[in-house]
Amino acid sequence: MSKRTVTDYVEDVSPGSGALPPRAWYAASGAACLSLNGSWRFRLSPTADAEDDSFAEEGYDAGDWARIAVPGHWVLQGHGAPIYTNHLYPFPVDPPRVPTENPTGDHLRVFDLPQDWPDRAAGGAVLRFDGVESCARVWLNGTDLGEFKGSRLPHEFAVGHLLRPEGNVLAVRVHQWSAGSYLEDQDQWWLPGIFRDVTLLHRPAGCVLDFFVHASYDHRAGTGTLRVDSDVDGRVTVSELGVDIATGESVTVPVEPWSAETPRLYEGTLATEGERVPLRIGFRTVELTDGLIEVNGRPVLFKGVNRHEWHAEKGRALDLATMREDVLLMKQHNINAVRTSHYPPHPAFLDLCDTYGLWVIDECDLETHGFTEQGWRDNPVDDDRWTPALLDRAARMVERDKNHPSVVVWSLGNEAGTGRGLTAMAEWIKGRDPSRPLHYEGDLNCRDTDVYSRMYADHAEVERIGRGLDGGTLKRRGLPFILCEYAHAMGNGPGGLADYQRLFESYDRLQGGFVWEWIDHGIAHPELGHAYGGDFGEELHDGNFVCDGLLFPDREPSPGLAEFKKVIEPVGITGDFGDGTVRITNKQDFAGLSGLAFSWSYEVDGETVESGTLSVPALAPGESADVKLPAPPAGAPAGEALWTVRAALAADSAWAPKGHVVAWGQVPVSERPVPTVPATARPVTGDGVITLGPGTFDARTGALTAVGGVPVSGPRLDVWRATTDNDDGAPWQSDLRYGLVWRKLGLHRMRHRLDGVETGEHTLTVRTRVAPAARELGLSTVYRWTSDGDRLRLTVCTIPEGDWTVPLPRLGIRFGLSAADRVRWYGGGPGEAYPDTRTAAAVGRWQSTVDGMQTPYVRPQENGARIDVRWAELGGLRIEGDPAFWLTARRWTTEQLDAATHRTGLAPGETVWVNLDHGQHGIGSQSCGPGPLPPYHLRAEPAEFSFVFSAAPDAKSS
Ligand code: IPT
Repeated sequence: MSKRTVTDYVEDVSPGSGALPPRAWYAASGAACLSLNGSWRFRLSPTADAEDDSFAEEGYDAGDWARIAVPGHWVLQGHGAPIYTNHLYPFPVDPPRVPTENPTGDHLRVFDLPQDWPDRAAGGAVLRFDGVESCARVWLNGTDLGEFKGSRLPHEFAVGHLLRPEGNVLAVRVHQWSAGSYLEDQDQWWLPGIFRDVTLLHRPAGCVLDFFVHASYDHRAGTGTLRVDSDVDGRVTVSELGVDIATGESVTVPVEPWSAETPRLYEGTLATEGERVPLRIGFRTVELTDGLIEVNGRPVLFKGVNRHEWHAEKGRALDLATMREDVLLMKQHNINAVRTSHYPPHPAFLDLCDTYGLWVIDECDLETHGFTEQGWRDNPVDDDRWTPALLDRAARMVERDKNHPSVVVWSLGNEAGTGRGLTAMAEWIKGRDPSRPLHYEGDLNCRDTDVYSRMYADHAEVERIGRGLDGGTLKRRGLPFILCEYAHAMGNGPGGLADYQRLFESYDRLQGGFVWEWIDHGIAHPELGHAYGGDFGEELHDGNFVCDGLLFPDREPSPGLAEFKKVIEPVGITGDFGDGTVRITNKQDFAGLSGLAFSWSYEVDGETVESGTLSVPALAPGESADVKLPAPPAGAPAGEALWTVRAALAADSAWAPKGHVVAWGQVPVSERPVPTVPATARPVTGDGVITLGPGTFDARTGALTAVGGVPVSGPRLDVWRATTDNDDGAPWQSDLRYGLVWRKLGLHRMRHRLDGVETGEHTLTVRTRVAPAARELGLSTVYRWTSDGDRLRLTVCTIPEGDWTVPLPRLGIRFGLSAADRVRWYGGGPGEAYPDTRTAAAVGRWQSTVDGMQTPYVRPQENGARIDVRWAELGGLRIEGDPAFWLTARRWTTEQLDAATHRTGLAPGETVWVNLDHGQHGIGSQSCGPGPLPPYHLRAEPAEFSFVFSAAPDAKSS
């Protein structure tokens, strides 16, 4: 072996050399295989050529090298640091050149073959890499096998002739930056390393090479047609179907089709002379019919998420258990589709999608978004020199994943502009696999695609598209529409999901969408909890834009996921006051309701009075029925009454146990009686205090200081919330970014001027004006206190003054309690809710703790409000609302919440701060999409609202 250090390949636009052609992936056949995952020797050097390649030679002593876990990223194992950028390349844009500073990780592993490894006469072997970022050169026993790029794609090398029973030396040099990096500008952390499995596979003589399972379904005849094309002739058997055919031959038999709702798989075998490969066959046909994507003859509605591979400690090195957890969580939250943004996932993930049932848009490992900074000039996808690399990527995806029934759409990639290279990919894919439609969002005219796809279009535009009034090319006008990204789930939100879903369900052309995105890419960090962009000293970064998922980085579901689950539930359960019926709608595309058990409960003031089962007629997909509810239980107490109807799994399923609730609805019966407090007590002034019933006030300021024995720091008007990522908005949004406008107006530093403290016969009135410095606008605010001797009623009356052109963040009162832990309330719950994220809030009795009411957004911001609270008890106080209110309680002030950059920066103080809000501004998803729709704006207008305070009945226990 020569000592020269060749690194030209790093900056070469070619996909690489030496690898075998791509082929279908399968978990395992009977052939021997050896996982090379585990602890490897590792050496990091600062440039591609700092070290020569002698480490690949036999006998090299790497005894003083570090150890590293493979699969893994070295930057997450103490060598160097991760970098987060959204679309900016973290290096000068001069394709295909990359920086001289190019962290390069040499990986070394010495292995023996297992005792029973077949000898050389019995066949060959391949060495497979399932994913290496971004460019690798490979040697086995001193022989240079070649090099490759395409980080999230498999690469195999023939190595049978090089293997020895013992002491095989596998050397892999991985460069962080390469020409391939220009094609991998996805919005995520840059994480170099061998991050997926490394496997040695025996390839017996006469083994299966590549094969393509074609399993279609004829919904008219109820039959499936199976044909397996194979590079090596053999036989295909499916014993359950009595099928035994030659490869290349087709057979048509009655079958049950595969769908995401009914993921029926048939086990089969492809047997060649040397190998038996297990097949997992799902019969289904995807077609574009009358401008709609139909599967098995029925249009489908995607209730999807964009899934990046993410684990807070391991980055993109995901184990099978984590992948399964993702799939189970998706199924448990009514999600039926995944876009594998923005690269093919670990191949085992697709097996899970086949098994549990998820529609998959499989997306190629391609994004060149950073070229937008130069008006897309020199974009690799429009430069023929790069086309071989693009075609290589397309082929590696399609060949690897083509046998998965779950994969129903191919996607060329994400945010790569337009160009001849993309067209070449599209043509190749359509030629190789005409059975699946093709997706690419960046192609506005849909020249190469079969679906009109957009990201973050607002509701009004989506509705126009639904009505077919959006114009566009003739081709586009005839295509179905999806939102490949919408509802940006960054921080508190996304708002407006229910409004999108209503549109999807109203217009056939709208075939649903994919929320951006599944999980926050926070990195576990000893001091910060979860780190985001900038926390590793990056010179260029995009902050917490990388934390925009429905799951927190530790996979805890966020309120956004609870909301999404409710909005996309497979059964509609609705009803109105009065007629004693509930409308049940089967919102699925394929399945009936037989797997579900329906139940009702009759609740008064949040307490269940009686419950029972509800019999619901069989409903085909799309059908509805009005189902009669029982007569309200005799002798039910007076109060606010409602029915709650639930649909739960009737038996254990593969993804959730019996009893798991998939859908619910509430039907009101009678309205809540509002609290009345006759104003009979008289205010008494003396010794610097005024008392009124149980209330004690500062006589000079009129501020409440105690209710009964419970000290409080004076409640007063509050309009500020720690702005959410969606309040602050993204710079490219055309809508006003209210978070910035509010701050500019000074709404975060309102001053309270005292205009008078007046006692009347039965009232204490405190007049104030609440306004920020430097502005003429303000809120004239009057607090009016009355009491019946036991309870204290506060009525707040506020009138905007001046030129209010913006909504308020919130409108309510804030006060401090010296101690509070347990919180009980009757109202919306169990989780947080805001005006446009409130669908999942069920009216009932809930309890939590002050700590439990916090939602752990990675970047602290307004959170945790409980909606429609009729009454709440905390810290020894009982608070009733007229009307119902929003409740938040936290151990820090809004100002502290606003200032913190990470959760670890929030230190619990002595006081529990409670907000009782009459209104909250909507949430929207302006961190990357539209702001809240106008009905969810909290307009500055005259308002009056009341709270009744008294000692909680069980004050001692709280
Ligand atoms: C869109 C990207 O496709 C996605 O990868 C992610 O960056 C998302 O935005 C925001 O989190 S691109 C959009 C900014 C036009």
